[in-house]
Formats: sequence, C-alpha cells, structure tokens
Amino acid sequence: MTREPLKIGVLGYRFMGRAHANAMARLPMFFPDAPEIERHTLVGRDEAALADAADRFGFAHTATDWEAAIDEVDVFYNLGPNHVHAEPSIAALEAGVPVLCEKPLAPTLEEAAAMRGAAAATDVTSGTAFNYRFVPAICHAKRLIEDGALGEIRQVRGRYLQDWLVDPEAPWAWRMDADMAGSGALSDLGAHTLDLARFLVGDRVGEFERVAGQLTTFVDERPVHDEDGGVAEYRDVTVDDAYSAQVEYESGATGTFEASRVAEGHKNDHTIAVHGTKGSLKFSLERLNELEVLREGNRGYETVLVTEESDPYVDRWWPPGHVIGWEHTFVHENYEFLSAVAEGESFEPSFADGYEVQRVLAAIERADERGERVPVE
Ligand code: SOE
Repeated sequence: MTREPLKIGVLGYRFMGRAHANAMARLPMFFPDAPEIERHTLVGRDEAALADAADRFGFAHTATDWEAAIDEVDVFYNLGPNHVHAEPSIAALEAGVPVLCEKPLAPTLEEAAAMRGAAAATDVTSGTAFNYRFVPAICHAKRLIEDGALGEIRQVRGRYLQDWLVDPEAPWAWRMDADMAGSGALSDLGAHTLDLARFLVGDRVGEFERVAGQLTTFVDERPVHDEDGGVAEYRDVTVDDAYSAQVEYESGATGTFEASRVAEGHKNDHTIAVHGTKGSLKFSLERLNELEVLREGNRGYETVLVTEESDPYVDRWWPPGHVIGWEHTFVHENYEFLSAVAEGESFEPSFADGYEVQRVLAAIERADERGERVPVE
C-alpha cells in the first residue's frame, strides 16, 4: 500500500525547531523505514524570521495562526514556549491530529492534567519530547536495570547543570517568567532528569511518593535590550535559578536531584546514577557514548562503550566506535514518534508521562513553599 507522506506542522522555530527539523531531514537517509514525511508548515509570530527559518529548515509553508495550520497538517509538533503548550496541543488532539509536545508538558499541573485528559480521550498518538530517553547508553542502562544487573534499586542521583545565567546582566527571556515557563531550572532541566529517573527505575521502584525541595533565585531582575543593544528596562525574574530535591519512592528507595542555570563552568552537564543491591551505573551526557557500570563481584566501574552495531539505534549510523551526539537523540525520538503515528500506535513518553513528571515538579515547589516534606499528590 502506498501512503501519502505525513504533512508535518511545527509551532516554534528557534532552538527546538532546529533540533527537530534537523532530525526530520536525517530520517530518510538513516532510517529509511521511517514513514515518509513532508515538512509542511512552520508556525510562528514574526513573519520575517519565520520565512527565513522555513527556508533553512525545508518547510514549504508558513503560518502565523496555529489553528489554521492544524487544519492543514497530519501531525503537529508543539515546540513553542511552555505557556503555549496546552491550548494548541489540546485543539490538535480534538481535531484528530497527533501531537508531539516539548517538555515540560505545561507551566502548571492543571494545564498538564487537561492535556493528559485530551490525550486519553482520543486514539491519536501523542508524546512528550523527553529526548534523553533516546540516548543509546540510556536505553542500554534501562535494559541492565530491567535484567536485574543492579539488583534491588536503592538510590537514584541526578543533576543537570548549566551556566548561561551566571552573569547577572544575561538578558531576560520567557524562561525566567513564572506565567510563561512555570518554574525555572526545576521545570526546564529538572523535568528531563526526573523523567529519566522514571524511565530507568520506575518499573522497579514505583512512582515518586514524597519530596522535599528547595528553589533559589540568585538574580531577581534581568535586562531587556532595545534594538540598539542598550538596556530598555529591567524585568523581574519570577522563577528559580536552581533547585534541589530529595525524593522517596513507593518502594522506599530514595533519590536526590538538582539543577542549576548558574553553575559556573557547566554548559550542559546532565548526569544520572543508579545504585542497587548488586551494582551501580553512572551516565553523563558529556560522555554520551559511554556508560559506567559496576557489576556484582567487581571492585570498580567498567566503562562500557555503547557504540556497537548491537546497541540501540547505533547500526543506523556509523561503524562501531564512530560516536554519535546530542542531535541524534532527536532523530531517534522522531523516528519512534512518527512510526507510532503511521501505525496508529501509542508512544512513550506519553502525555501521561509528562503529567507524572509535572506532579513531581509541583510537589517540589509545594515542599519549598511550605518548608517541609510533602506527598506527591
Ligand atoms: C535550556 O538551556 C535547554 O535548552 C533546555 O530547554 C533543553 O531541554 C535542554 O535539552 C538543553 O537546555
């Protein structure tokens, strides 16, 4: 049966727009079994910037009205700021159009709940774009944990450190506004780590049950520049620059998590470690082709290179040892999502997964406000 190419509509054309458009362009070359797609419509507000992006990303059309765009496409990618996740994603699902939405699912738990509800009410595919699930070394780690190589899981430790807000004069952006973003380092970076933790050990330790948390803002206003590069005004920062949290799982296992945008010297330092009764493993995004594994009976960690043809997704790229990078996680994610769309199947991470992470984010904020350990409600 010959299928028409899936027409893709994408809202957002900045960082994530580039990452996903690059992934779509790579698919036919490296994943020839992926469904055929057409980069159809790019949606945004600034017509000139949009036209330029559409040209570079290979989209045939542009639109400033997301509602009209949804009518024209077969699949909708919501890569806009967090406060525009809920309404267009729900509208698309209600119109029977599959949706891949960037993380965190929404700025608030209420909106995330509405999105989860809209996804549950339809058979069309939806997904939350937690791209780090698609790192081959992370898939390998999940298999080891599932196979019991670490025994009973006792502790998880995750941190995500960046430094782009160290300078107090770094410009204000929507990611610093609570109404638009929800929270700061917590939801932007912490959401990734909490999702990875759920992905890796959730089957063994259950959901997060109780949390303690602390959110800190070091710089509470930042400059907005005028067209000449001068400072037009200083605008309030209403989210955290850094968070830390202690968690307790249903099984009694524990976890510690932190993220920062003011961790001098750390550009995109995302690490996760898991400790069990028989062994441990450690992953660092800065060495994403490797996994450090401590097996039962051994005294030290061995570094496993996850670059063999038999490793997840690796055979699609280069011969063994020819490493892959950050952008490949988006290719794998797009491959899985679009394949699920073409087959009419569900996709993970789902909107329900995005909602589960959102529950933890909300609980960490609540714990910080109350200054006490709280249940994840
Ligand atoms: C923030 O700087 C950011 O771009 C996140 O929004 C992304 O999710 C992360 O992958 C890289 O850092």
